Amino acid sequence: MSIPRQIWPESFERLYVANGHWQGETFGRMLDRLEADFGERLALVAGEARWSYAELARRARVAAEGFAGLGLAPGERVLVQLPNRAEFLVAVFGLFYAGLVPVYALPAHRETEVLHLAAKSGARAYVIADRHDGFDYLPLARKVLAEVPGVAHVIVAGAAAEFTAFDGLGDQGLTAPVPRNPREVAFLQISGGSTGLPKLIPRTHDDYLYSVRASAEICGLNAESVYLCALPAAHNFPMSSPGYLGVLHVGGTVVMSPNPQPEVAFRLIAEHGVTITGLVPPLALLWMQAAPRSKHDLSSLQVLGVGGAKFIPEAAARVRPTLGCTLQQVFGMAEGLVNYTRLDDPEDIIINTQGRPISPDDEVLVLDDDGNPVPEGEPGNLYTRGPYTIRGYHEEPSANARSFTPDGFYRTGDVVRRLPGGYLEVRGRAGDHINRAGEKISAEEVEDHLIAHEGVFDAAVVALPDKFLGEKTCAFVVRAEGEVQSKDLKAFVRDRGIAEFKVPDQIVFVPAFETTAVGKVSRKALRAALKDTYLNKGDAA
Ligand code: OOB
Repeated sequence: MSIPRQIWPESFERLYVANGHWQGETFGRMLDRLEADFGERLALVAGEARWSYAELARRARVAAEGFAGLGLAPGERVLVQLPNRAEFLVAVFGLFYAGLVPVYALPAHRETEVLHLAAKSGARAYVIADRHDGFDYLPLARKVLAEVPGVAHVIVAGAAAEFTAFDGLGDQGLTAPVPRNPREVAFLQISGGSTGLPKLIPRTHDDYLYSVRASAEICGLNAESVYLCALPAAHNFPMSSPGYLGVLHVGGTVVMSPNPQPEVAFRLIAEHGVTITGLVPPLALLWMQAAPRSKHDLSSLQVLGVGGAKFIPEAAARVRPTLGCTLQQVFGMAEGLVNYTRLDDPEDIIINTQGRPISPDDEVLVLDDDGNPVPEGEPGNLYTRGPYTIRGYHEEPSANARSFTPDGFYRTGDVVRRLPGGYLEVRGRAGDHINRAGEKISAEEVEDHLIAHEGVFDAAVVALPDKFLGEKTCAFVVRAEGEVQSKDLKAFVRDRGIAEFKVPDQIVFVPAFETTAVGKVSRKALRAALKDTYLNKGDAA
Protein backbone atom coordinates (compact mmCIF):
# COMPACT_ATOMS: atom_id res chain seq x y z
CA MET A 1 0.00 0.00 0.00
CA SER A 2 1.66 3.20 -1.03
CA ILE A 3 1.05 6.67 0.39
CA PRO A 4 -1.10 8.71 -2.01
CA ARG A 5 0.88 11.37 -3.86
CA GLN A 6 0.17 13.98 -6.45
CA ILE A 7 3.11 15.38 -8.30
CA TRP A 8 3.32 18.16 -10.88
CA PRO A 9 6.56 18.73 -12.78
CA GLU A 10 8.75 21.30 -11.04
CA SER A 11 8.37 23.95 -13.73
CA PHE A 12 4.59 23.85 -13.29
CA GLU A 13 4.88 24.02 -9.51
CA ARG A 14 7.05 27.11 -9.84
CA LEU A 15 4.54 28.71 -12.19
CA TYR A 16 1.57 27.99 -9.92
CA VAL A 17 3.40 29.43 -6.93
CA ALA A 18 4.69 32.46 -8.87
CA ASN A 19 1.18 33.23 -10.14
CA GLY A 20 -0.17 33.20 -6.61
CA HIS A 21 -2.33 30.12 -6.99
CA TRP A 22 -0.56 27.87 -4.53
CA GLN A 23 -0.26 29.82 -1.33
CA GLY A 24 1.07 27.21 1.06
CA GLU A 25 -1.94 27.02 3.35
CA THR A 26 -3.04 23.62 4.68
CA PHE A 27 -6.59 22.70 5.72
CA GLY A 28 -5.39 22.48 9.32
CA ARG A 29 -4.04 26.03 9.26
CA MET A 30 -7.15 27.17 7.44
CA LEU A 31 -9.24 26.19 10.46
CA ASP A 32 -7.07 28.33 12.75
CA ARG A 33 -7.36 31.23 10.31
CA LEU A 34 -11.14 30.93 10.11
CA GLU A 35 -11.41 30.99 13.86
CA ALA A 36 -9.08 33.97 14.19
CA ASP A 37 -10.84 35.95 11.46
CA PHE A 38 -14.47 35.04 12.03
CA GLY A 39 -14.62 33.69 15.65
CA GLU A 40 -18.15 34.49 16.79
CA ARG A 41 -19.79 34.60 13.37
CA LEU A 42 -22.22 31.82 12.55
CA ALA A 43 -20.39 29.07 10.64
CA LEU A 44 -22.80 26.16 10.62
CA VAL A 45 -26.49 25.39 10.88
CA ALA A 46 -27.30 21.66 10.88
CA GLY A 47 -30.30 20.12 12.62
CA GLU A 48 -30.33 21.70 16.07
CA ALA A 49 -26.71 22.87 15.83
CA ARG A 50 -25.96 26.61 15.44
CA TRP A 51 -22.19 26.84 15.72
CA SER A 52 -19.89 29.80 15.47
CA TYR A 53 -16.50 29.49 13.81
CA ALA A 54 -14.96 29.28 17.28
CA GLU A 55 -17.31 26.43 18.22
CA LEU A 56 -16.73 24.55 14.98
CA ALA A 57 -12.97 24.94 15.43
CA ARG A 58 -13.15 23.83 19.07
CA ARG A 59 -15.11 20.72 18.18
CA ALA A 60 -12.80 19.89 15.27
CA ARG A 61 -9.75 20.20 17.54
CA VAL A 62 -11.38 17.88 20.07
CA ALA A 63 -12.15 15.38 17.33
CA ALA A 64 -8.56 15.72 16.10
CA GLU A 65 -7.28 14.83 19.55
CA GLY A 66 -9.66 11.87 19.58
CA PHE A 67 -8.41 10.61 16.21
CA ALA A 68 -4.81 10.94 17.34
CA GLY A 69 -5.71 9.20 20.63
CA LEU A 70 -6.87 6.17 18.67
CA GLY A 71 -3.33 5.84 17.42
CA LEU A 72 -4.01 7.18 13.94
CA ALA A 73 -0.80 8.70 12.62
CA PRO A 74 -0.39 11.71 10.31
CA GLY A 75 -0.74 10.78 6.65
CA GLU A 76 -2.97 7.79 7.35
CA ARG A 77 -6.30 7.54 5.55
CA VAL A 78 -9.74 7.56 7.15
CA LEU A 79 -12.83 6.59 5.19
CA VAL A 80 -15.64 9.08 5.86
CA GLN A 81 -19.20 8.13 4.96
CA LEU A 82 -21.41 10.75 6.55
CA PRO A 83 -24.64 12.35 5.42
CA ASN A 84 -25.24 16.09 5.54
CA ARG A 85 -25.16 16.66 9.27
CA ALA A 86 -23.04 18.71 11.65
CA GLU A 87 -20.55 15.90 12.28
CA PHE A 88 -19.50 15.97 8.64
CA LEU A 89 -17.60 19.24 8.99
CA VAL A 90 -16.31 18.42 12.47
CA ALA A 91 -14.99 15.06 11.29
CA VAL A 92 -13.37 16.40 8.18
CA PHE A 93 -11.70 19.40 9.83
CA GLY A 94 -10.78 17.17 12.78
CA LEU A 95 -9.02 14.79 10.42
CA PHE A 96 -7.22 17.63 8.67
CA TYR A 97 -6.18 19.10 12.00
CA ALA A 98 -4.74 15.74 13.06
CA GLY A 99 -2.85 15.50 9.75
CA LEU A 100 -5.04 12.62 8.59
CA VAL A 101 -6.35 12.13 5.06
CA PRO A 102 -10.14 11.83 4.61
CA VAL A 103 -11.39 9.48 1.89
CA TYR A 104 -14.88 10.52 0.86
CA ALA A 105 -17.52 7.84 0.32
CA LEU A 106 -21.11 8.75 -0.54
CA PRO A 107 -23.88 7.87 1.91
CA ALA A 108 -25.48 5.88 -0.94
CA HIS A 109 -22.46 3.58 -1.23
CA ARG A 110 -22.92 0.04 -0.02
CA GLU A 111 -20.73 -2.91 0.74
CA THR A 112 -19.09 -3.33 -2.65
CA GLU A 113 -18.02 0.28 -2.98
CA VAL A 114 -17.13 0.76 0.68
CA LEU A 115 -14.95 -2.37 0.89
CA HIS A 116 -13.19 -1.32 -2.28
CA LEU A 117 -12.59 2.26 -1.14
CA ALA A 118 -11.36 1.16 2.29
CA ALA A 119 -8.96 -1.40 0.85
CA LYS A 120 -7.73 0.71 -2.05
CA SER A 121 -7.01 3.75 0.11
CA GLY A 122 -5.41 1.71 2.89
CA ALA A 123 -7.89 3.23 5.34
CA ARG A 124 -7.16 2.75 9.06
CA ALA A 125 -10.53 3.95 10.31
CA TYR A 126 -14.11 4.34 9.09
CA VAL A 127 -16.40 7.20 10.17
CA ILE A 128 -20.15 6.70 9.73
CA ALA A 129 -23.54 7.78 10.99
CA ASP A 130 -25.57 5.06 12.69
CA ARG A 131 -28.44 5.42 10.22
CA HIS A 132 -29.39 7.51 7.23
CA ASP A 133 -32.23 7.25 4.74
CA GLY A 134 -33.49 4.07 6.39
CA PHE A 135 -30.13 2.31 6.12
CA ASP A 136 -28.31 0.91 9.16
CA TYR A 137 -24.56 1.38 8.68
CA LEU A 138 -23.45 -0.73 11.65
CA PRO A 139 -23.63 -4.15 9.92
CA LEU A 140 -21.68 -2.62 7.04
CA ALA A 141 -19.06 -1.38 9.52
CA ARG A 142 -18.73 -4.89 11.00
CA LYS A 143 -18.09 -6.23 7.54
CA VAL A 144 -15.46 -3.57 6.82
CA LEU A 145 -13.66 -4.36 10.09
CA ALA A 146 -13.75 -8.08 9.36
CA GLU A 147 -12.71 -7.89 5.72
CA VAL A 148 -10.33 -4.97 5.34
CA PRO A 149 -7.25 -5.80 7.41
CA GLY A 150 -5.95 -2.24 7.78
CA VAL A 151 -9.16 -0.84 9.26
CA ALA A 152 -8.80 -0.81 13.04
CA HIS A 153 -11.48 1.66 14.19
CA VAL A 154 -15.07 2.52 13.46
CA ILE A 155 -16.33 5.87 14.70
CA VAL A 156 -20.08 6.44 14.76
CA ALA A 157 -22.12 9.64 14.82
CA GLY A 158 -25.24 8.57 16.71
CA ALA A 159 -25.80 5.26 18.54
CA ALA A 160 -22.36 3.62 18.40
CA ALA A 161 -23.10 0.08 19.72
CA GLU A 162 -19.69 -1.64 20.21
CA PHE A 163 -17.84 1.10 18.28
CA THR A 164 -16.29 4.43 19.22
CA ALA A 165 -18.87 7.18 19.65
CA PHE A 166 -18.07 10.30 17.63
CA ASP A 167 -19.26 12.47 20.53
CA GLY A 168 -16.88 10.75 22.93
CA LEU A 169 -13.80 11.48 20.80
CA GLY A 170 -11.18 13.68 22.44
CA ASP A 171 -11.26 15.91 25.46
CA GLN A 172 -9.41 19.23 25.50
CA GLY A 173 -8.53 19.21 21.83
CA LEU A 174 -5.21 19.60 20.02
CA THR A 175 -3.73 23.03 20.46
CA ALA A 176 -2.22 23.30 16.99
CA PRO A 177 -2.65 21.53 13.66
CA VAL A 178 -0.28 18.65 13.00
CA PRO A 179 2.07 20.18 10.41
CA ARG A 180 1.61 18.97 6.85
CA ASN A 181 3.34 19.96 3.67
CA PRO A 182 0.80 21.92 1.56
CA ARG A 183 2.03 20.04 -1.53
CA GLU A 184 0.94 16.76 0.03
CA VAL A 185 -2.34 14.98 -0.53
CA ALA A 186 -5.03 16.44 1.73
CA PHE A 187 -7.81 14.00 0.87
CA LEU A 188 -8.97 11.39 -1.60
CA GLN A 189 -12.06 12.07 -3.64
CA ILE A 190 -13.74 9.39 -5.72
CA SER A 191 -14.05 9.49 -9.46
CA GLY A 192 -17.23 8.78 -11.31
CA GLY A 193 -15.06 7.26 -14.03
CA SER A 194 -16.21 4.98 -16.78
CA THR A 195 -14.36 1.76 -16.00
CA GLY A 196 -14.80 -0.62 -13.11
CA LEU A 197 -14.99 0.48 -9.50
CA PRO A 198 -14.45 4.10 -8.44
CA LYS A 199 -10.88 5.39 -8.63
CA LEU A 200 -9.29 7.60 -5.99
CA ILE A 201 -8.41 11.18 -6.79
CA PRO A 202 -5.59 12.58 -4.66
CA ARG A 203 -6.02 16.34 -4.11
CA THR A 204 -3.37 18.42 -2.38
CA HIS A 205 -3.89 21.27 0.10
CA ASP A 206 -2.33 23.77 -2.31
CA ASP A 207 -4.24 22.77 -5.40
CA TYR A 208 -7.64 22.37 -3.76
CA LEU A 209 -7.52 25.50 -1.66
CA TYR A 210 -6.71 27.45 -4.79
CA SER A 211 -9.92 26.19 -6.42
CA VAL A 212 -11.83 27.08 -3.24
CA ARG A 213 -10.49 30.66 -3.05
CA ALA A 214 -10.96 31.32 -6.74
CA SER A 215 -14.47 29.80 -6.73
CA ALA A 216 -15.51 31.95 -3.76
CA GLU A 217 -14.48 35.03 -5.71
CA ILE A 218 -16.12 33.99 -8.99
CA CYS A 219 -19.36 33.14 -7.17
CA GLY A 220 -19.43 36.53 -5.44
CA LEU A 221 -19.25 35.15 -1.89
CA ASN A 222 -18.71 37.29 1.19
CA ALA A 223 -19.29 37.09 4.93
CA GLU A 224 -23.03 37.64 4.37
CA SER A 225 -23.32 34.59 2.10
CA VAL A 226 -25.40 31.67 3.32
CA TYR A 227 -24.83 28.42 1.42
CA LEU A 228 -27.34 25.58 1.44
CA CYS A 229 -25.55 22.25 1.16
CA ALA A 230 -28.33 20.26 -0.49
CA LEU A 231 -26.30 17.71 -2.49
CA PRO A 232 -24.32 15.04 -0.60
CA ALA A 233 -21.45 16.88 1.08
CA ALA A 234 -18.86 14.36 -0.14
CA HIS A 235 -19.34 15.45 -3.75
CA ASN A 236 -16.86 17.90 -5.19
CA PHE A 237 -19.61 20.28 -6.35
CA PRO A 238 -21.09 21.15 -2.90
CA MET A 239 -17.63 20.90 -1.38
CA SER A 240 -15.85 23.54 -3.40
CA SER A 241 -17.82 24.88 -6.34
CA PRO A 242 -18.06 27.17 -4.38
CA GLY A 243 -19.64 24.90 -1.80
CA TYR A 244 -19.29 24.90 1.95
CA LEU A 245 -15.54 25.37 1.78
CA GLY A 246 -15.92 28.47 -0.39
CA VAL A 247 -18.41 29.96 2.04
CA LEU A 248 -16.35 29.13 5.13
CA HIS A 249 -13.28 30.61 3.44
CA VAL A 250 -14.96 34.05 3.44
CA GLY A 251 -16.74 33.83 6.81
CA GLY A 252 -20.26 33.04 5.59
CA THR A 253 -22.69 30.46 6.93
CA VAL A 254 -23.23 26.87 5.81
CA VAL A 255 -26.70 25.37 6.20
CA MET A 256 -26.77 21.58 5.92
CA SER A 257 -29.87 20.17 4.28
CA PRO A 258 -30.39 16.48 5.12
CA ASN A 259 -31.76 16.04 1.60
CA PRO A 260 -32.38 18.21 -1.47
CA GLN A 261 -36.15 17.81 -1.70
CA PRO A 262 -38.07 21.10 -2.05
CA GLU A 263 -40.15 20.46 1.11
CA VAL A 264 -36.99 20.33 3.20
CA ALA A 265 -34.76 22.76 1.34
CA PHE A 266 -37.33 25.55 0.85
CA ARG A 267 -38.05 25.72 4.57
CA LEU A 268 -34.30 26.03 5.30
CA ILE A 269 -33.89 28.74 2.65
CA ALA A 270 -36.68 30.81 4.16
CA GLU A 271 -35.62 30.21 7.76
CA HIS A 272 -31.93 31.01 7.32
CA GLY A 273 -31.95 33.47 4.45
CA VAL A 274 -29.96 31.19 2.14
CA THR A 275 -28.30 33.21 -0.63
CA ILE A 276 -26.66 30.51 -2.76
CA THR A 277 -26.87 26.79 -3.41
CA GLY A 278 -25.90 24.17 -5.97
CA LEU A 279 -28.06 21.52 -7.60
CA VAL A 280 -27.92 18.89 -10.32
CA PRO A 281 -30.33 19.53 -13.24
CA PRO A 282 -33.13 17.13 -12.20
CA LEU A 283 -33.32 18.81 -8.80
CA ALA A 284 -33.33 22.25 -10.39
CA LEU A 285 -36.32 21.09 -12.48
CA LEU A 286 -38.05 19.81 -9.36
CA TRP A 287 -37.45 23.07 -7.50
CA MET A 288 -38.80 25.11 -10.42
CA GLN A 289 -41.90 22.95 -10.45
CA ALA A 290 -42.42 23.27 -6.69
CA ALA A 291 -41.54 26.96 -6.18
CA PRO A 292 -44.73 28.60 -7.50
CA ARG A 293 -46.85 26.49 -5.11
CA SER A 294 -44.54 26.83 -2.10
CA LYS A 295 -45.59 28.83 0.94
CA HIS A 296 -41.94 29.56 1.76
CA ASP A 297 -40.27 32.83 0.94
CA LEU A 298 -37.36 32.09 -1.40
CA SER A 299 -36.50 35.72 -2.09
CA SER A 300 -33.14 35.56 -0.24
CA LEU A 301 -31.78 33.21 -2.92
CA GLN A 302 -29.45 35.15 -5.20
CA VAL A 303 -27.54 32.43 -7.05
CA LEU A 304 -28.43 28.92 -8.09
CA GLY A 305 -25.46 26.90 -9.34
CA VAL A 306 -26.43 24.03 -11.60
CA GLY A 307 -23.98 21.36 -12.70
CA GLY A 308 -22.96 17.74 -12.62
CA ALA A 309 -24.81 17.07 -15.87
CA LYS A 310 -26.01 19.10 -18.82
CA PHE A 311 -28.68 21.67 -18.01
CA ILE A 312 -30.62 22.17 -21.21
CA PRO A 313 -31.12 25.77 -22.36
CA GLU A 314 -34.93 25.56 -22.19
CA ALA A 315 -34.72 24.72 -18.49
CA ALA A 316 -31.88 27.17 -17.85
CA ALA A 317 -34.00 30.01 -19.27
CA ARG A 318 -36.70 29.35 -16.67
CA VAL A 319 -34.51 29.74 -13.58
CA ARG A 320 -34.74 33.49 -13.21
CA PRO A 321 -38.48 33.77 -13.97
CA THR A 322 -39.44 30.95 -11.58
CA LEU A 323 -36.89 31.20 -8.76
CA GLY A 324 -36.01 34.88 -9.06
CA CYS A 325 -32.26 34.29 -8.86
CA THR A 326 -29.24 34.26 -11.12
CA LEU A 327 -28.34 30.94 -12.69
CA GLN A 328 -24.70 29.95 -12.64
CA GLN A 329 -23.83 26.94 -14.76
CA VAL A 330 -21.05 24.83 -13.28
CA PHE A 331 -19.19 22.28 -15.38
CA GLY A 332 -16.66 20.57 -13.19
CA MET A 333 -15.01 17.30 -12.38
CA ALA A 334 -13.57 15.83 -9.22
CA GLU A 335 -10.27 15.42 -11.10
CA GLY A 336 -9.95 19.21 -11.18
CA LEU A 337 -11.08 21.63 -13.89
CA VAL A 338 -14.17 23.65 -13.00
CA ASN A 339 -15.91 26.07 -15.38
CA TYR A 340 -18.45 28.66 -14.32
CA THR A 341 -20.64 31.11 -16.14
CA ARG A 342 -19.88 34.46 -14.48
CA LEU A 343 -22.63 36.19 -12.53
CA ASP A 344 -22.50 39.24 -14.80
CA ASP A 345 -22.36 37.32 -18.07
CA PRO A 346 -25.05 38.14 -20.64
CA GLU A 347 -28.17 35.97 -20.28
CA ASP A 348 -27.36 34.24 -23.58
CA ILE A 349 -24.04 32.94 -22.21
CA ILE A 350 -25.59 31.90 -18.89
CA ILE A 351 -28.34 29.94 -20.61
CA ASN A 352 -26.43 28.37 -23.46
CA THR A 353 -22.96 27.58 -22.13
CA GLN A 354 -21.42 25.66 -19.26
CA GLY A 355 -19.06 28.48 -18.43
CA ARG A 356 -15.33 29.04 -18.71
CA PRO A 357 -12.43 27.82 -16.56
CA ILE A 358 -11.61 29.21 -13.14
CA SER A 359 -7.98 29.96 -13.81
CA PRO A 360 -5.95 31.79 -16.43
CA ASP A 361 -3.54 28.86 -16.02
CA ASP A 362 -6.14 26.21 -16.83
CA GLU A 363 -5.03 24.80 -20.16
CA VAL A 364 -7.89 23.54 -22.30
CA LEU A 365 -7.52 21.61 -25.56
CA VAL A 366 -10.37 20.56 -27.82
CA LEU A 367 -9.09 17.83 -30.15
CA ASP A 368 -10.49 15.52 -32.79
CA ASP A 369 -10.13 11.73 -32.51
CA ASP A 370 -6.67 11.92 -34.10
CA GLY A 371 -5.47 14.41 -31.54
CA ASN A 372 -5.60 17.49 -33.79
CA PRO A 373 -7.10 20.75 -32.56
CA VAL A 374 -10.57 21.45 -33.92
CA PRO A 375 -11.55 24.99 -34.98
CA GLU A 376 -13.41 27.15 -32.46
CA GLY A 377 -17.11 26.27 -32.46
CA GLU A 378 -16.56 22.67 -33.59
CA PRO A 379 -17.14 19.77 -31.19
CA GLY A 380 -14.10 17.84 -29.98
CA ASN A 381 -12.65 15.93 -27.06
CA LEU A 382 -11.79 18.02 -24.02
CA TYR A 383 -8.32 17.70 -22.51
CA THR A 384 -7.10 19.78 -19.61
CA ARG A 385 -4.11 20.52 -17.39
CA GLY A 386 -3.72 23.14 -14.72
CA PRO A 387 -3.05 24.28 -11.16
CA TYR A 388 -5.85 22.21 -9.59
CA THR A 389 -6.19 19.31 -12.05
CA ILE A 390 -4.59 16.05 -11.02
CA ARG A 391 -1.81 14.39 -12.98
CA GLY A 392 -2.89 10.86 -12.04
CA TYR A 393 -5.19 8.66 -9.94
CA HIS A 394 -3.99 6.83 -6.84
CA GLU A 395 -2.37 3.49 -7.75
CA GLU A 396 -3.97 3.08 -11.18
CA PRO A 397 -1.13 2.66 -13.67
CA SER A 398 -3.26 1.39 -16.54
CA ALA A 399 -6.11 3.86 -16.00
CA ASN A 400 -3.50 6.62 -15.77
CA ALA A 401 -1.98 5.59 -19.08
CA ARG A 402 -5.45 5.81 -20.65
CA SER A 403 -6.69 8.93 -18.88
CA PHE A 404 -3.62 11.18 -19.10
CA THR A 405 -1.45 12.13 -22.06
CA PRO A 406 2.32 11.81 -21.72
CA ASP A 407 2.54 15.57 -21.19
CA GLY A 408 0.06 15.48 -18.35
CA PHE A 409 -3.27 16.48 -19.87
CA TYR A 410 -6.32 14.79 -18.38
CA ARG A 411 -8.59 13.24 -21.01
CA THR A 412 -11.93 14.26 -19.57
CA GLY A 413 -14.03 12.04 -21.86
CA ASP A 414 -16.30 15.01 -22.48
CA VAL A 415 -17.14 16.29 -25.94
CA VAL A 416 -17.35 20.09 -25.95
CA ARG A 417 -17.45 23.09 -28.24
CA ARG A 418 -15.20 26.01 -27.42
CA LEU A 419 -16.88 29.36 -28.04
CA PRO A 420 -15.51 32.90 -28.16
CA GLY A 421 -14.11 34.02 -24.80
CA GLY A 422 -13.16 30.46 -23.88
CA TYR A 423 -16.70 29.46 -22.91
CA LEU A 424 -17.45 25.75 -23.25
CA GLU A 425 -20.63 24.06 -24.31
CA VAL A 426 -20.85 20.39 -23.30
CA ARG A 427 -22.15 18.29 -26.19
CA GLY A 428 -21.86 14.77 -24.81
CA ARG A 429 -19.41 12.13 -23.71
CA ALA A 430 -16.96 9.94 -25.46
CA GLY A 431 -16.63 7.60 -22.49
CA ASP A 432 -18.87 4.75 -21.41
CA HIS A 433 -20.53 6.03 -18.33
CA ILE A 434 -24.08 6.91 -17.54
CA ASN A 435 -24.69 10.32 -16.00
CA ARG A 436 -27.82 9.63 -13.96
CA ALA A 437 -28.90 12.89 -12.36
CA GLY A 438 -25.26 13.84 -11.86
CA GLU A 439 -24.22 10.48 -10.36
CA LYS A 440 -21.74 8.84 -12.70
CA ILE A 441 -22.20 5.11 -13.25
CA SER A 442 -19.61 2.95 -14.94
CA ALA A 443 -21.23 0.71 -17.58
CA GLU A 444 -18.52 -1.86 -16.97
CA GLU A 445 -19.09 -1.99 -13.23
CA VAL A 446 -22.81 -2.71 -13.64
CA GLU A 447 -22.11 -5.26 -16.40
CA ASP A 448 -19.77 -7.11 -14.05
CA HIS A 449 -22.50 -7.38 -11.44
CA LEU A 450 -25.05 -8.65 -13.95
CA ILE A 451 -22.69 -11.23 -15.44
CA ALA A 452 -22.14 -12.64 -11.94
CA HIS A 453 -25.72 -13.99 -12.07
CA GLU A 454 -25.81 -17.61 -13.24
CA GLY A 455 -28.79 -16.90 -15.47
CA VAL A 456 -26.83 -14.27 -17.41
CA PHE A 457 -24.59 -15.16 -20.31
CA ASP A 458 -23.55 -11.61 -21.16
CA ALA A 459 -24.59 -8.02 -20.46
CA ALA A 460 -24.04 -4.56 -21.92
CA VAL A 461 -25.12 -1.40 -20.15
CA VAL A 462 -25.96 1.84 -21.97
CA ALA A 463 -27.37 5.27 -21.18
CA LEU A 464 -30.98 5.96 -22.10
CA PRO A 465 -32.05 9.58 -22.46
CA ASP A 466 -34.54 10.50 -19.75
CA LYS A 467 -36.57 13.67 -19.57
CA PHE A 468 -36.10 14.05 -15.85
CA LEU A 469 -32.86 12.28 -14.90
CA GLY A 470 -31.00 13.31 -18.05
CA GLU A 471 -29.90 9.70 -18.51
CA LYS A 472 -30.89 6.40 -16.99
CA THR A 473 -29.33 2.97 -17.25
CA CYS A 474 -30.51 0.29 -19.60
CA ALA A 475 -28.95 -3.18 -19.43
CA PHE A 476 -29.07 -5.48 -22.43
CA VAL A 477 -28.87 -9.03 -21.21
CA VAL A 478 -28.30 -12.29 -23.03
CA ARG A 479 -29.70 -15.09 -20.90
CA ALA A 480 -27.81 -18.27 -20.08
CA GLU A 481 -29.89 -21.36 -19.25
CA GLY A 482 -33.22 -20.54 -17.68
CA GLU A 483 -35.63 -17.66 -17.75
CA VAL A 484 -34.23 -15.08 -15.37
CA GLN A 485 -36.52 -12.03 -15.15
CA SER A 486 -35.82 -8.30 -14.78
CA LYS A 487 -36.98 -8.14 -11.19
CA ASP A 488 -34.72 -11.11 -10.23
CA LEU A 489 -31.74 -9.42 -11.80
CA LYS A 490 -32.42 -6.07 -10.15
CA ALA A 491 -32.80 -7.78 -6.77
CA PHE A 492 -29.60 -9.76 -7.37
CA VAL A 493 -27.59 -6.67 -8.24
CA ARG A 494 -29.01 -4.79 -5.27
CA ASP A 495 -28.17 -7.70 -2.95
CA ARG A 496 -24.56 -7.59 -4.07
CA GLY A 497 -24.39 -4.39 -2.07
CA ILE A 498 -24.07 -1.50 -4.49
CA ALA A 499 -25.45 2.01 -4.38
CA GLU A 500 -29.12 1.99 -5.35
CA PHE A 501 -28.52 4.53 -8.14
CA LYS A 502 -26.48 1.87 -9.99
CA VAL A 503 -29.28 -0.71 -10.18
CA PRO A 504 -30.39 -0.73 -13.87
CA ASP A 505 -33.56 1.25 -14.49
CA GLN A 506 -34.49 -0.98 -17.38
CA ILE A 507 -33.43 -4.43 -18.56
CA VAL A 508 -33.91 -5.58 -22.15
CA PHE A 509 -33.38 -9.26 -22.93
CA VAL A 510 -31.84 -9.94 -26.33
CA PRO A 511 -31.10 -13.27 -28.02
CA ALA A 512 -27.39 -12.65 -28.66
CA PHE A 513 -24.77 -9.94 -29.06
CA GLU A 514 -23.25 -9.20 -32.39
CA THR A 515 -19.82 -10.74 -32.85
CA THR A 516 -17.38 -10.39 -35.71
CA ALA A 517 -15.44 -13.10 -37.48
CA VAL A 518 -12.47 -12.50 -35.18
CA GLY A 519 -14.47 -12.69 -31.99
CA LYS A 520 -16.24 -10.14 -29.90
CA VAL A 521 -16.59 -6.56 -31.03
CA SER A 522 -15.37 -3.89 -28.61
CA ARG A 523 -17.72 -3.20 -25.73
CA LYS A 524 -18.01 0.36 -26.93
CA ALA A 525 -19.08 -0.67 -30.44
CA LEU A 526 -21.36 -3.29 -28.99
CA ARG A 527 -23.13 -0.77 -26.76
CA ALA A 528 -23.60 1.57 -29.70
CA ALA A 529 -24.93 -1.20 -31.95
CA LEU A 530 -27.38 -2.37 -29.28
CA LYS A 531 -28.75 1.12 -28.83
CA ASP A 532 -29.16 1.40 -32.56
CA THR A 533 -30.90 -1.92 -33.00
CA TYR A 534 -33.21 -1.86 -30.02
CA LEU A 535 -33.67 1.63 -28.72
CA ASN A 536 -33.79 3.91 -31.70
CA LYS A 537 -36.72 1.86 -32.97
CA GLY A 538 -38.53 2.20 -29.68
CA ASP A 539 -38.54 -1.58 -29.03
CA ALA A 540 -37.52 -1.12 -25.44
CA ALA A 541 -40.30 1.23 -24.51
C1 OOB B 1 -18.99 16.89 -11.15
O1 OOB B 1 -17.93 16.06 -10.93
P1 OOB B 1 -17.87 14.51 -11.26
O2 OOB B 1 -16.47 14.11 -11.05
O3 OOB B 1 -18.95 13.79 -10.51
O4 OOB B 1 -18.26 14.34 -12.80
C2 OOB B 1 -17.56 15.00 -13.81
C3 OOB B 1 -18.29 14.84 -15.13
C4 OOB B 1 -17.74 15.71 -16.24
O5 OOB B 1 -16.61 15.14 -16.83
C5 OOB B 1 -18.95 15.77 -17.16
O6 OOB B 1 -19.06 14.59 -17.89
C6 OOB B 1 -20.11 15.84 -16.22
O7 OOB B 1 -19.65 15.26 -15.00
N1 OOB B 1 -20.54 17.22 -15.93
C7 OOB B 1 -21.30 17.96 -16.76
C8 OOB B 1 -21.51 19.20 -16.08
N2 OOB B 1 -20.87 19.15 -14.89
C9 OOB B 1 -20.28 17.93 -14.82
N3 OOB B 1 -21.80 17.72 -17.98
C10 OOB B 1 -22.53 18.72 -18.55
N4 OOB B 1 -22.77 19.92 -17.97
C11 OOB B 1 -22.28 20.20 -16.75
N5 OOB B 1 -22.53 21.40 -16.19
O8 OOB B 1 -20.02 16.51 -11.68
C12 OOB B 1 -18.80 18.30 -10.72
C13 OOB B 1 -17.68 18.67 -10.00
C14 OOB B 1 -17.51 19.99 -9.60
C15 OOB B 1 -18.48 20.92 -9.91
C16 OOB B 1 -19.60 20.56 -10.62
C17 OOB B 1 -19.77 19.23 -11.02
